[in-house]
Amino acid sequence: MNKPNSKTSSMVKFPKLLITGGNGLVGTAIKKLGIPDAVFVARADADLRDFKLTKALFEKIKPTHVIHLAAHVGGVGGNSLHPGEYFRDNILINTNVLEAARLTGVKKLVSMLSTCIFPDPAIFPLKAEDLHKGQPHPSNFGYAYAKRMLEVQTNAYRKEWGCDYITLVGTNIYGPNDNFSLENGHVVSSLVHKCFLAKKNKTDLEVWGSGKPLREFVLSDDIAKLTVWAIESYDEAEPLMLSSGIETSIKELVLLVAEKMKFTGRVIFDTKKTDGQLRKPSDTTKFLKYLPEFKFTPVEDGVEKTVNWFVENYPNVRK
Ligand code: GFB
Repeated sequence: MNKPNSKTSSMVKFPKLLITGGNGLVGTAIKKLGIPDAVFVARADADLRDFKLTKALFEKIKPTHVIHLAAHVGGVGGNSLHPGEYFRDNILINTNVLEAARLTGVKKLVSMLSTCIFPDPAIFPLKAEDLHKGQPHPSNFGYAYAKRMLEVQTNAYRKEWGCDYITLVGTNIYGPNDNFSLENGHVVSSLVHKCFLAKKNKTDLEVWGSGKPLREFVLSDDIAKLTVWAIESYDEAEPLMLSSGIETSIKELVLLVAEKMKFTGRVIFDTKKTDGQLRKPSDTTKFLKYLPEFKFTPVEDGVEKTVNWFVENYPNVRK
């Protein structure tokens, strides 16, 4: 069985691999693997919310394999403010991509889910078979239900048409090339941006919530390797959770970001702002059966990499 590492992945060759969301957090990490002839499609190349444009894109590229990462995503802030937009856009994108793939004979397609779409409260650790057994957290129900329908559509296509389409479950993925928006970004990218500005302007670093919530932070480079491994080596109908199972509190994360940014100012926890889900730990049993030796990047190293990338590229970052 292929163990994913940068050498194997950069050697891997697909007749024609298409990556949607090609300019995003995981898409740019896959680009670094140097897969020959891979085609990266970004939002500017085709509005995947429009079926005609989506089908025309697939007919033009004729992919044999697809890594479907395109989505309207955001952190707890963006999700709380725009549940309608997040539901509508993601339902359209996912429905169109899977149908265009089926109609153009795509052999293997992998889509990305997230632990935030699971029921909350839930029995921990989160298991793939419990995905639909309860309401998602109110902070992101729009996005969560749209993504749950992606899992349903994937398995409905497998059942009716025998499509070898699979789903993977990411946790809180972070890294270079993320969306560093202060309002809509995920926590790592938003805090890196906030800490950079607090240091520059000599102001306090404002953190949302109590700092108590726990998250499983996974670096985009690790998810990139695992996604390429999965498209070659994972064929089960059940979503595969991709996590080390290691939880970090928001408070620990903030202190890490401040340390790597060399920020020595005051950190304020604004408890009027939402904590969102308190924790969402993944069940790693199946992952360890497939890849017992996979080494996830420690959050300290990943945060350092993200901070350094941000400082080197600011202001030319997505924000
Ligand atoms: O990444 P995040 O926004 O989303 O993490 P979720 C939110 C956690 O970080 C909450 C705290 O506990 C926030 O209180 N936090 C502290 C902050 N300061 C900040 C800040 O400046 N910005 C942000 N964004 N958070 C998301 C889902 O849930 O998980 C998405 O909403 C997606 O759909 C993502 O699936 C993986 O982890 O709460």
